[in-house]
Amino acid sequence: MKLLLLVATLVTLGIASSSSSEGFCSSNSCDKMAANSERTFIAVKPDGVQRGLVGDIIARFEKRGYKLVALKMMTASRNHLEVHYQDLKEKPFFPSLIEYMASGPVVAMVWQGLDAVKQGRVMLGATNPLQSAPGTIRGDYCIQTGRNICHGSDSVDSANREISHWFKQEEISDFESAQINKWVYE
Ligand code: DAT
Ligand code: MG
Repeated sequence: MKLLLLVATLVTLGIASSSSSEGFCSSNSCDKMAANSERTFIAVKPDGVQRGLVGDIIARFEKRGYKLVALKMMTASRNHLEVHYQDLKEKPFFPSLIEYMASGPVVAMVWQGLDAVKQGRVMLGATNPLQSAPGTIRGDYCIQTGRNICHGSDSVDSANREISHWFKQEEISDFESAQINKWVYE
């Protein structure tokens, strides 16, 4: 009887029925945790690095409440960039895009949080900086499409592909941020 009571209590609390690999949570809080764990790939391009804009771009994502879970500076090979931009290989600007992206170090990052992919794109602005609103990264810091200083994934699927293309699993820090959990999300 006591055992039955205990099981009933656990089920009511959503503990015994939890199937989360993250630990115990009710299905509602598991859904929230999953939504808050969306990841996007953001990179400061060679012109953004040369122009000293890395700190500002990082600060914008940090201040918004997104969590930085991976970061590295690297000069990407042409082959690496051709795979990254594989969907654009038929475009006339593809060779100059690869040359520009391979011309110096980029700062590659993974940012995590609610709606990270779509919001990352909104924060970047339009592909053509002349059409980017003031207040966006491209709208504030650049003028031409071919020097638009930063990259952001355009869908959750491309984010997943790009993150695994640029980072090994062990380079991503799946850490718990007490401040973000407590003060960014209700
Ligand atoms: P985004 O970077 O906004 O996702 P995209 O994926 O269409 O844009 O293109 C990738 C990059 O290629 C873009 O950031 C800059 C360059 N690019 C796109 N369209 C271009 C064009 N018409 N002329 C020159 N470069 C272009
Ligand atoms: Mg794109």
